[in-house]
Amino acid sequence: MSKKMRAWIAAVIIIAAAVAVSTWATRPAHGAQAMSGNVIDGVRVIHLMASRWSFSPNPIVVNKGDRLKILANSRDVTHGFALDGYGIDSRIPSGRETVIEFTADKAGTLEFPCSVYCGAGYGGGMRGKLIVQ
Ligand SMILES: [Cu+2]
Repeated sequence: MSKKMRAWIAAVIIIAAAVAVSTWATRPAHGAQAMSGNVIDGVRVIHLMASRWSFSPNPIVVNKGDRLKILANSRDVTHGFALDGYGIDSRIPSGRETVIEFTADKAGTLEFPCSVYCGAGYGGGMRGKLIVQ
């Protein structure tokens, strides 16, 4: 084998190893979930759909410190979005987008119950989860 050939093989091995390491290093941490929404101009924009008797997406997963803009819509009747600890309680009427903005500055998992009576399934727990990681 020529010197040149050996150098080429070494280069290919080094590049393959670098790719493998960077792939491994950037993998999601064990148990981490995909982030919700898309970051636009530094704000994580999340489209939230409320309907009897659930929210979608659920859970909402964000990074601690993310500025959030939740664009909430209802598929049927008026629902609500209440988030303890952030002082948020917004109504989500159908036919009109409700904008909910806050900074997710507390790590952990919070529930956001529907805060408007919206029918028989309401008492069964129409609630979503916000995971701040
Ligand atoms: Cu509801």
